[in-house]
Amino acid sequence: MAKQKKSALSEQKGVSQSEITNISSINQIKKKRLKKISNNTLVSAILKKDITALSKAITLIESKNPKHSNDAKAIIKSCLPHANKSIRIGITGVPGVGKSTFIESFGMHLTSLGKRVAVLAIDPSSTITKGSILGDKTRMESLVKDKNAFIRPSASGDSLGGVARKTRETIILCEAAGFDVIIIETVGVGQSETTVHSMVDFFLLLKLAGAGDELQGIKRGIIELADAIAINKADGDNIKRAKLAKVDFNRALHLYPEKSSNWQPKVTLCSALNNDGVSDIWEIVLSYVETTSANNYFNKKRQEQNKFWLIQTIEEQLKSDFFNKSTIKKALTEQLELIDRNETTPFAAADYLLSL
Ligand SMILES: Nc1nc2c(ncn2[C@@H]2O[C@H](COP(=O)(O)OP(=O)(O)OP(=O)(O)O)[C@@H](O)[C@H]2O)c(=O)[nH]1
Ligand SMILES: [Mg+2]
Repeated sequence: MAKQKKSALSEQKGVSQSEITNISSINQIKKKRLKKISNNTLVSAILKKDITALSKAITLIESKNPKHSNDAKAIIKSCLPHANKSIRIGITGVPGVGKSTFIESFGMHLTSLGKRVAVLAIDPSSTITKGSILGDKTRMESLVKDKNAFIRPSASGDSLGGVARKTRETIILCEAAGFDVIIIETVGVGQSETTVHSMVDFFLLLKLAGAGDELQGIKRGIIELADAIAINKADGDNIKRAKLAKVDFNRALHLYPEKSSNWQPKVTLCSALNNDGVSDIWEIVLSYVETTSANNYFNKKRQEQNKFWLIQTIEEQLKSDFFNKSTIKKALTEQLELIDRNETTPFAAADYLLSL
């Protein structure tokens, strides 16, 4: 018979848990946690600028639970009449250009002017890793503590479209909560810039002097989207190069046809780290708002964006409904195999799948 192994750790006889916890108070706490805050309560708290209520409502928007999304829809609907009043600014630039540092300086400048600022983010990497740019908060140390600022890391999701929709809805809630400026940050990769561009009034591109970054931007057409280009890190030894880059960008911008906004995009230098030139960028934003409000482009653009998002949302929904059907999943696998064996064409396969 095998010798039974004895643990090296000596075992004690089980000790029953002592009754130091008060069962009735535990139950009370549980009940309180379960008690659902009504949608109306949340909405009226949001309208009173209650940040906790705002965060709760955003969590409902981000939830995958269908019950939550019904609540979210109701809350958004009630908030809508109180939305639309902020200036929405999109900020993009390659990793390391200084977006977070800039938003910290810019945000602090705005709160010093008595503005309330919300910072949201669209982070395409979070759609893959399900992470968020929470870590960025460390670069926004003062802004995080400012009671007039609200920083919300990006929602995660399965697609950029899904994340974008959640951000669009979050903008409405932030506006209802009385934020004057909404900043939406995205890292300059993939389709995220065009997505952010389609939800903001003003699009700011952060750039670095040298490092071939200028050319890359020109090639990718992001410059065409920009209402202002700020060459960041224009400090120390970098100032001379930054000034040269400014000339280059100005020249590049003049190659593009005039925008229907009648706005000539501006190029400016800044040092987010030293808080230099940051207030000038706010002046540029104000001047943009003045010009485009006067010629009604500002409102027209928002209306166009709403129409764009209507179509976009339908497309997203139709696509996900289609691909999530179990019959389609099965038939798609079969059709893909037929394509592999050259026994059908992609078009015949698509016709067949769409007819199911
Ligand atoms: N010299 C100098 N350094 C800066 C400036 N702005 C940011 N930096 C530095 O550049 C580095 C990157 O800055 P971040 O603000 O994290 O850049 P980011 O664009 O948010 O980067 P990702 O979040 O990775 O996309 C940090 O070490 C900053 O301290 C600036 O104006 N001048
Ligand atoms: Mg960052």
